Amino acid sequence: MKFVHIADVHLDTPFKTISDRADIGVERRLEQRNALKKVIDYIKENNIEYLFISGDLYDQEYVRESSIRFLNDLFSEIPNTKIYITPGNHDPYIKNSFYSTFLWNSNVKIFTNVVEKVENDNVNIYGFGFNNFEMNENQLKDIILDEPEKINILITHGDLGESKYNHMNLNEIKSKGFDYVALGHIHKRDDSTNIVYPGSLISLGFDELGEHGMIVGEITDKKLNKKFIKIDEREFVEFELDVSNIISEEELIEKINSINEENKLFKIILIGYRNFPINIDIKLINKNIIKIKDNTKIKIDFKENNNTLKGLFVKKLNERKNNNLIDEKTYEDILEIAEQALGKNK
Ligand SMILES: [Mn+2]
Repeated sequence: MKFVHIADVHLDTPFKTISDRADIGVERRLEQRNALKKVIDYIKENNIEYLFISGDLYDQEYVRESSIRFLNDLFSEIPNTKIYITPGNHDPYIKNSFYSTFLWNSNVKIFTNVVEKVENDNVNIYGFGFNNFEMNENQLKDIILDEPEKINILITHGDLGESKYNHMNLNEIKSKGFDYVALGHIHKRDDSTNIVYPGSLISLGFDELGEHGMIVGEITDKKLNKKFIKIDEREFVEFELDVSNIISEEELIEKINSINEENKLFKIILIGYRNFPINIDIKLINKNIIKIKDNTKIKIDFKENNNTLKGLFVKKLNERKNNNLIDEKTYEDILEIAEQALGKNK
């Protein structure tokens, strides 16, 4: 049997915090839809019999019916593929969720928090998911594979570490004897064994670096063969830029804009000692640079001196800082403005 396993699509998530740009949300949501289309195209082209979706398919808080229709239309394009969905903590099976109110295509099976076994010819599929935004108990311990000679699959969403999100014990899962365990929840891929987190289908931000996509597997004579296929055409990358030798805003903008690799979305982290106040207008920056973080420090070459204006100023300022009347950040900001106003080395 052949299968595709995806998780953590988070359809309709707002992507609000990943960028300084206002339009990135819509752009990334278009890419989410594209990613789903690619998964369905792969299934069509390769006659895949099963699609496992291990939770957080959409964000309950934001998802619109139009997006559910879009999903369901895609599902109806692969009528010969059996689709199994286990709700996660972001798309729990609650009373008014689309899982319970929407009329899904007949090839779609949505699990609840009660463990269910679905029997196919030579494959038994066990699944359960969330019925609320947290889940502290599950019925994993009650699962016994009653037909161990068949291919046995578990699909669910949850944590292998201690948490409020369907905590499961890895050794307990291992002891059951499943041929494949399709998990979701952790957005970083872990496909080192047959207990697999595929990771989020597309990256949701700069805490999800690297490639994202789906797991494609085949089980023949109880032997598993699987591989990762990249689906997300973009990759989130963090890049540190030392500004210590950059002497003007124009030069800094040129440097930032020279970091320009197609299909990558950059967060530029400015480091080192700045020679001027940094306040870059994002409109002047290339489109694939979506966030700029300023971690630079100022050069403080001010010395206390009773004979110069600058020296007296610094003396007063240091007194205020030492008496905790101003914090470190304010101190640096004031010094930087003073340096602009009073000039360097005076
Ligand atoms: Mn998730």
